[in-house]
Amino acid sequence: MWGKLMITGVWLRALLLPALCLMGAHCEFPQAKNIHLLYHEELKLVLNPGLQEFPGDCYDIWRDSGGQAQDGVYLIQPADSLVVVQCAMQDGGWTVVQHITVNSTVDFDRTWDEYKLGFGVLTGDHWLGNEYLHQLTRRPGRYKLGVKLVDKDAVTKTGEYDPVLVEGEDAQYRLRLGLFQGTAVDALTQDTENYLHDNQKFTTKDRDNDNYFQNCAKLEFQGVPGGGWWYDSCAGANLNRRNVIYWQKDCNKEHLCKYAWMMVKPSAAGKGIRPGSCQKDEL
Ligand SMILES: [Ca+2]
Repeated sequence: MWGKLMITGVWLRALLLPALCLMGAHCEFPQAKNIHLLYHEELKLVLNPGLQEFPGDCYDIWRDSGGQAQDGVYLIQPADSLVVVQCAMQDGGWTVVQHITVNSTVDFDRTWDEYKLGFGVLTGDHWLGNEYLHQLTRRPGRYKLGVKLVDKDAVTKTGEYDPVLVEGEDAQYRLRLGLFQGTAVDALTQDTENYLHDNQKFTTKDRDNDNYFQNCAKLEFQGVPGGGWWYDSCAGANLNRRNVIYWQKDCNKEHLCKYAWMMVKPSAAGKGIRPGSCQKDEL
């Protein structure tokens, strides 16, 4: 009963506060670290402003709403600071960490600091930020990474890596992935293209951590650089190349994909992985 009342209260607030903001009333809006991912006129889109305590991720919101929460922009607090994120609620409370549309107007050829703190627009194409990917995936329990690809004929393929951990900046945001399942090919831990993305550090045009004699983020295809990614030497998958979304045989220059998303949510069960605490064969 109390639970139901609380949920109702939370959702009344979530509905009323944006409405009051729209009407020009005083609108309590805490400053999120990555508020630059929303245009000023989009601040009213935040569905849960003015709370005393914020959820740790989109999954918390989805669970506390009994699965009723709608897709949209929410404030979360995965670590010390507030972050605005896009939540994909219909698939069970995923926190979106990347979205790209082929030939996006958002430039993905960005610096280390831009990939660290995020760029683009939350309501469209964006990179949430490696620092927030790190904060989310290091939360208690363990997290999984979801990938969703939509090709030019609107055929959707999905995949999940469970668990996922993006290590901290001191480890160059190294990517650690567990077992894959899904309808897409496993393009991050299978080396069918002779490139492995699991266990790689992040590389941007101004910070070369890859295994190639040049900087993979600077290599161009039809005049467009690759953008930041967990390159090997260089890529069997790269969702940040603006003109060709690349995922081995699922998405490439012959088989064009139109959209991609990367998302994280808590894994169903099991203990987490931590930097330095695991061998690859335990993942
Ligand atoms: Ca290099």
